[in-house]
Amino acid sequence: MPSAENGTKSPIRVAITGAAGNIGYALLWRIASGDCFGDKQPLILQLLEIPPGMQRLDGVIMELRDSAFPLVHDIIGTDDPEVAFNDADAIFLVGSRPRTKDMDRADLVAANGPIFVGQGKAIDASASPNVKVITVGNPCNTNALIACANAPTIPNKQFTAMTRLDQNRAVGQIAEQVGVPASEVSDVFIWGNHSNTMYPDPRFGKVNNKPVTDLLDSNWLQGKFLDTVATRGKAIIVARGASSAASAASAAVDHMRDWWQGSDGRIVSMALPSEGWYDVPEGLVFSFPCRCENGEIIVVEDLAIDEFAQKKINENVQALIEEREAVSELL
Ligand code: NAX
Repeated sequence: MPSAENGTKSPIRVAITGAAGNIGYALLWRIASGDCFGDKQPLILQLLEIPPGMQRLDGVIMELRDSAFPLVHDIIGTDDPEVAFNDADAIFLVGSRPRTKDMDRADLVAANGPIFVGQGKAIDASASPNVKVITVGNPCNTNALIACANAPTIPNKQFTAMTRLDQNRAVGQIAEQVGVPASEVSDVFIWGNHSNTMYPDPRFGKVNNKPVTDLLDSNWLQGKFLDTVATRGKAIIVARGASSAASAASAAVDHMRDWWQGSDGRIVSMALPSEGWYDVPEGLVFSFPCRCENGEIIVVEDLAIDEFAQKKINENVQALIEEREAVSELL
């Protein structure tokens, strides 16, 4: 972590794509206030938009300056990925084309894949060699795979995709069902793809050190709980008339904060290129149970897998293999 000799930290460079979008608008204020990298860590914000978004980005930058955040040393707005990623220590890949009513998942993969080819190349050309990348733009697992494949000089394990929103949704459901604050629920995590095949795994979860499986009925855990978490994004669109934005930004902060500052022994969900863990094919960007220490992500490798979990893991492997095949010419 960059640090000046007089004990005060030197600024880190944090790049955010799609910075004038809905998630960007919520994310920037959380990062700028110190929630992600710590309240002593100065920041240079490097914000990327496409040309039609540059006017909105100008407005966002005006508001950021008007917030007079003590940690923010500079703000750069650009439509050039190499400028945005220049020497970046952390990158949030948020910008992409959102799914519209007429698009299925295959259309979304096809529409967004090329964006992540260009951004992967730009990361390779200009980011810090130690950069930590989180991909939020959907389909985020496969977009992370594409960016990673196009950045051959950056180690694979520095590319991740976000399943923390799904984890937080799962934690929220369990907390509500038991009747406790979310802070009392731990070690609930997500396997697989950020899509409705994902598996929110409650088997190792605890509420104040009591197993979740002792507190809640297994029919609820394998039925309504699973469906509610998997379809929550759609339910929010129906209720709010817009997709999740503040909760997505909050989850992105949680993901990067734990990676940067450590997860304090807790198990958290992160999608990253598989090294064959739990027999998930090498290279697939798959969400695993992880712990973070000293800036590294460590997959928790010794958890028992029962028949139901294996079935869900297999479904996710299959879905991600199909997505990978659909973008094979971009890898
Ligand atoms: P918005 O449409 O509000 O914002 C996206 C922004 O990205 C726009 O300002 C657009 O101009 C910009 N953009 C598009 N292409 C770009 C490119 N090539 N380079 C830089 N900027 C670009 O969408 P928003 O609600 O912010 O959502 C952003 C992405 O997050 C979407 O792909 C969405 O599907 C995804 N989500 C992912 C979640 C997750 O858990 N992984 C949950 C929330 C969200 O659905």
